[in-house]
Amino acid sequence: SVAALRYEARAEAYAPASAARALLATMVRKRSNLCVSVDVTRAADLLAVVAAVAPHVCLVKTHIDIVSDFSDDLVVQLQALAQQHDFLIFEDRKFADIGNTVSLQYAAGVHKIASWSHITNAHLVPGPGIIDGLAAVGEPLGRSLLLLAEMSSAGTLARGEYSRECVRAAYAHPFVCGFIAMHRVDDDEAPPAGQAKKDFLILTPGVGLDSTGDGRGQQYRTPDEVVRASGCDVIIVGRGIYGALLKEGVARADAIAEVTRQGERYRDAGWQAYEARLGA
Ligand code: 5BU
Repeated sequence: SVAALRYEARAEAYAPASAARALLATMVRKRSNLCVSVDVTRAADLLAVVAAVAPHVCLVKTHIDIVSDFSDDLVVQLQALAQQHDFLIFEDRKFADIGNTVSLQYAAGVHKIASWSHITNAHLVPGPGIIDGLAAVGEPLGRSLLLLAEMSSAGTLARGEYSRECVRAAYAHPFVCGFIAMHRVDDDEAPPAGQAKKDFLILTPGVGLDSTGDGRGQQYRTPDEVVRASGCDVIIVGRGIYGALLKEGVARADAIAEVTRQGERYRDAGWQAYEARLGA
């Protein structure tokens, strides 16, 4: 399993100009396998959270369609922060349509996701044409795609044979650099005949140190369970980091300071779990 290898040893498995390789290099440089998920609805809050945790993260995950006051300037400012603080951007778009439609959704519309998001993701429900549609837009730009092989939510239908089908599709399409999954799904499926085992990145949401769920189906595990015990590569943390900003009666400066503290805490926990995995 690639879980036994250091991140730096795995970078060469990816095309030199690909987002996946850039992500691994960033993780090594910053000693961080932490992706912050910033699910706030105001542009100013999004930028404030990102600025507060930027030194501690390798990746910033957005749901750009929840930002009520979205403008092109938000993207310009997010990109400036990415440059300044050395992180990549992952729009968690979860594409799920036919190839032709996802090409348009990825390239155009209000958000023009492909123009600024290094990594995005897709469901395999429509079949492999979705990968071709996204690759037509993203591959020339050096973008990378994750398939949603598993989800963190209770009762998810993405499991078993469906998850293994995602691994098979990933072997067939070099634009796919890995998976959203809860464990090393790529170890569950042998490579296609005549092909060597490939390196895939596993990015994992549903990570929290202080709670086990959100009452709406989300299920949390600790960084240690996710990275050391399950062999995943990147922890994705949302409310565990920016939660203070949602609390009534907390002064904004105090909330932002708490966001920084939590970012540091999850970065340390994620990296410790990775080192424990290597040492095992
Ligand atoms: P949280 O605040 O740490 O619970 O946020 C988790 C984020 O990850 C949120 O943006 C979800 O949309 C996203 N997510 C998830 O929670 N579970 C999944 O299986 C996938 C994405 Br895919």
